[in-house]
Amino acid sequence: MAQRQLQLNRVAGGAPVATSRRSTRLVPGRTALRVSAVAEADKTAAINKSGTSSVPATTKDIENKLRYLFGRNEVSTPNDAYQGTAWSVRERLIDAFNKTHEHWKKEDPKFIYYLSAEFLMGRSLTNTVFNLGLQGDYATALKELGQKMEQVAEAERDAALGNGGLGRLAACFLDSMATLDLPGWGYGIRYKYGMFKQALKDGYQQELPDIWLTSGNPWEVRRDDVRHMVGFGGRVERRREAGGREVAVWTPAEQVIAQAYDNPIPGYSTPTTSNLRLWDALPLSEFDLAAFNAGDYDRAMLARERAEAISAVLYPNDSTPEGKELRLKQQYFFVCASLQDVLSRFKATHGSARWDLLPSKAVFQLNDTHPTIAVAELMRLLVDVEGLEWDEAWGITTKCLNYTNHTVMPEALEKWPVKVMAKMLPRHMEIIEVINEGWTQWLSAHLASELPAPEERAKRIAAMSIIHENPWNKEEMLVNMAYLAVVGSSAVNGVAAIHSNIVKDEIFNDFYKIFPSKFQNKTNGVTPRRWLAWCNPELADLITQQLGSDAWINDTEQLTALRTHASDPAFQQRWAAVKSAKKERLAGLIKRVWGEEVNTAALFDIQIKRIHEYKRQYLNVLSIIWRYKQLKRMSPQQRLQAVPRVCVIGGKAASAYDMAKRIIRLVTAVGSVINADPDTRDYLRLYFLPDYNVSLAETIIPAAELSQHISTAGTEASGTSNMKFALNGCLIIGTWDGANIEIAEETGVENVFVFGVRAEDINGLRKERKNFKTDPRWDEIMRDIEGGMFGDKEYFKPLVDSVNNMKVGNDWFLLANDFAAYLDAQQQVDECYRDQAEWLRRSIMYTAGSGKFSSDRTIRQYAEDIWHVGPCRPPPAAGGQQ
Ligand code: 26W
Repeated sequence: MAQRQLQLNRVAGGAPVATSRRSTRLVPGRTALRVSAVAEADKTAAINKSGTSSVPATTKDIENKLRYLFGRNEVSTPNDAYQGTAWSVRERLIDAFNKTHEHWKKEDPKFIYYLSAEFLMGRSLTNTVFNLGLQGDYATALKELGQKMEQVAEAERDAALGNGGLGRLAACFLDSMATLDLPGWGYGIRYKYGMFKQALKDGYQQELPDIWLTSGNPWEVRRDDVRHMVGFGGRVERRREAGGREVAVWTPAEQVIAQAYDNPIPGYSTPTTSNLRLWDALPLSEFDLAAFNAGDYDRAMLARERAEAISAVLYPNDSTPEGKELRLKQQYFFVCASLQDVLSRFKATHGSARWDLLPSKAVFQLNDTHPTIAVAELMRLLVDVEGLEWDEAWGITTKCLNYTNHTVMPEALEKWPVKVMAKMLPRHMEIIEVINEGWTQWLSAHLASELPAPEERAKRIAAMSIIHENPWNKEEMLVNMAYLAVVGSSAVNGVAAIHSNIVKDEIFNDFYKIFPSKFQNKTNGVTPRRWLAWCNPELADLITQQLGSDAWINDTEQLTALRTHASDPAFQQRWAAVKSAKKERLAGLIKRVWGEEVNTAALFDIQIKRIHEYKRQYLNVLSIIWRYKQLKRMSPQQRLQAVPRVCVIGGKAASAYDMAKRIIRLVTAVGSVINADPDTRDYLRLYFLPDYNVSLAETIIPAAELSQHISTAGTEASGTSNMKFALNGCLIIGTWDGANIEIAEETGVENVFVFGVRAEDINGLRKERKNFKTDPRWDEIMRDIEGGMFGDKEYFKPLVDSVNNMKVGNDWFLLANDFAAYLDAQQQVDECYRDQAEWLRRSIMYTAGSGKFSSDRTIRQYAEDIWHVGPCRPPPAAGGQQ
């Protein structure tokens, strides 16, 4: 399909339909368009300048797109309707994008650049149509074409360019930056294959490639006018310039082209539409004809394959670095292209003699250590390419860069072998050595008073050195990317209060003691547009009606006003009705996947997140096995008193993470036994929902009543699904960890089912090996699994062994220790659920207390405390209501 080029001026062809950008006031209940889209749409469909409804033109436009882009003369399938609608909406999006960037070009504001190896965007149609306020037109137009917006939306593939929390946070941040009119772009990689698709084969995880681009991507614009060269390998020579200045000249052995793709990011209820620029790797010459003619076909294609491999696939690990060279190549590829892109735009406006101005015009956020090579790359561009003196360049670099840490897992902190870095990026390795030289010298001077004893000082300096020995193999030297990020940045932040304290007091304590002001906390947030207003319009509508306006969508603090209605029976009744409608929808999905009807009056208990031992899905399954065994022991009469539960677990395991895969198999094995058991299947079910992704989360979260966030305290940096669940009135059972703590503080700790050891007690317990609180119920379950109650006993043995107290270091994540307290908390859940008035009061209190967890609040704090960037709102669209 011919990709249509975006000229920065308006797009020709297909007369645009003048539609109004929506305002947030006046029409209560507009968010629920999806429910009563038809009735409402007509009323809210924009009236264009000539006073006639714009729906006919929109309908025409959808049909035209289908005809001229896809050669299809009628909208017969949801996918047709999706393609027609998407390519039609695309033009409105590009209009807004153009206006915004014309304005920003004129105003030349300070820009934020969010560098991230992952952007977990999910689907775009619904979010784009709603954020642009076009739902009236398109819902009505689609109705006229015999289509329902909801079905049409499901025809879109998720843009799954991320693993989990870190990637989705980046996506929520883009929505908030645009909605807050902040001049901010995301920069990342346009992976050809995103996060693998997960299937279940005989209950085991199977990974399938995510071929998401086959039918084109209406939400991106290929920018053939934006390409940068990226080099790898080769050698560095010293040359003396005319003025006698010695310069380093890097001659890469291999070069590829970074091709830009722009993905406009529409803000909500504002004219602002910002950008996510993703890079695709292309070969310099895509076909070596000479090699071909010499019959060496492989070599003819070699350059192309090597180049395309760089942006081919997302590494599916969300905690342990693969350590593969291609991973470093990916990181340098997008960082190099992005920095060249920013510097060339700066130079175009400010010339090449005012680099001192750069920090006042550009600020970069490093999304974890993955883009940290930016510290060395910015130095290379400023010193080697632009000719600045080292110290001036260093001043500019450290002012421009900021680093966010997302995990305390030691294995997740990237360290690249010096030899790998030196081979792939010889000049950068030199620069890192010079940075480290300067850093350790500065340290030595700075620590002289505190550590007069040279050996003491040497030990501390070695512990803080960016380049250090590999503790597991003394021959090997490593580049500690987290230390490079801390030394090379102005601000370092954690993503929840407890995590930021661990960052300061543990993983970077030595650095914190020297630069206390550098360390901040920025508690995560989620966009209330996608994660409430658009994925749960029924609840959003109820809230809007209760609050009298939908201004809460952009100002979630207004949700606190719901507290006064938390015990109002009428409001509770309507609240419950919305939840049960969503439960019906999830029950429909379980039926489609597992072919079984579930009892929608049961308590819907959900744990959805990446599978990881520290997130303790294993503990959840053990509690379900105990619940099952108790039900088995009950008489049929007694069972009638039990609180029925439908338990859902979902999440992907990194493809090389064996233990996580065994946990998935245990979930499916236990599920198939208890779901088939005639004694218990009316009171307890367990389903593993495969291929958990953004779109599945948008279906599950509104239907959830209890969500589980049961990581060992001190291991989950923040969590963000906990915030999405709370926003949708779903209660939490969880540990005192990550953002669970702040959610409890905001919604009322008495409303949260908290259990488990506290973070500060863990090290002690592990040391004294007192972390094994024995419990006869625990031992019984272990015997059941070992005994083959759920089959596959050999396959589950490592799981059982990993938590039994025979060996030191076992049960590292203290499942046995927290087991009894967890069962007690689950007991409290049952008790509470019996009292629906109390349960619904709490449910409303969760939503009411979720105001803080909007990513708008998070981004405002980053903008004020780290980026020092203000809003720059373009003028409203002509005839728009803005
Ligand atoms: C190098 C392999 C790798 C890939 C991704 C290591 C680590 C990561 C991410 C940092 C893992 C991640 O997604 N962390 C999650 O980030 C969320 C957003 O801040 C937090 O809410 C989660 O608690 C944290 O686990």
